[in-house]
Amino acid sequence: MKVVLATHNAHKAREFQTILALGVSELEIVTYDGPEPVEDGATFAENALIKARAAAAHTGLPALADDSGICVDILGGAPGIFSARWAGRHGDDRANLQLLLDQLADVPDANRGAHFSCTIALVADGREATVEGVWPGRVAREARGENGFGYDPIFLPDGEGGASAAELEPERKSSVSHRARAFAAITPLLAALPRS
Ligand code: ITT
Repeated sequence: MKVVLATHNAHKAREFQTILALGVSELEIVTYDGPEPVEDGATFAENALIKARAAAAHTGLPALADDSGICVDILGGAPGIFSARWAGRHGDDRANLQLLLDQLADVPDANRGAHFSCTIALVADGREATVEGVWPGRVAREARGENGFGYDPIFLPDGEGGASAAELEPERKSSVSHRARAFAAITPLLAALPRS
């Protein structure tokens, strides 16, 4: 089944392809190059729906969108929906993670809890659904690793032996991440869509 993925973030698109290659589902994901809507929602779910609705309307295909970010406990869940532009410029991953490290410079290890969150929205045939995947861990004291994107170099996922998300192989990240968990939750809904 053909589904359009409403993202302009090439890293996300690659991770969706890696998740699919792990055999989770037999979708054919096509990329979306239509207009980008204004993401002015107050939650991951609202923003994911805004993006999926725009792609579904533009292409006529079932549409998936991912709105995601890092939520730091001691910052009350920030950066959250502002993760992509935490330091000001949208998509400036290095500046974003450096600002977060600076903000937590005096925070002891015990209080550095955080999680990645990913909400996937599905819009198809006038119906809408959202699911969330969460990946718990904590914020490191320094960046480590070359894989992944965004905050991966400073995120230490629980259960990975102290490795940062950017030190995990892409296949490992894509079997345990917030994105993988959200995708697993949306898979039954995709399977129930009428075949065209
Ligand atoms: P689209 O809206 O076009 O999908 P975007 O990058 O603007 O792309 P978001 O608004 O959802 O998407 O912001 C996601 C940000 O959250 C991303 O830029 C990273 O800073 C962070 N993020 C999300 N998932 C991540 C992951 O798996 N690893 C590291 N950082 C991640």
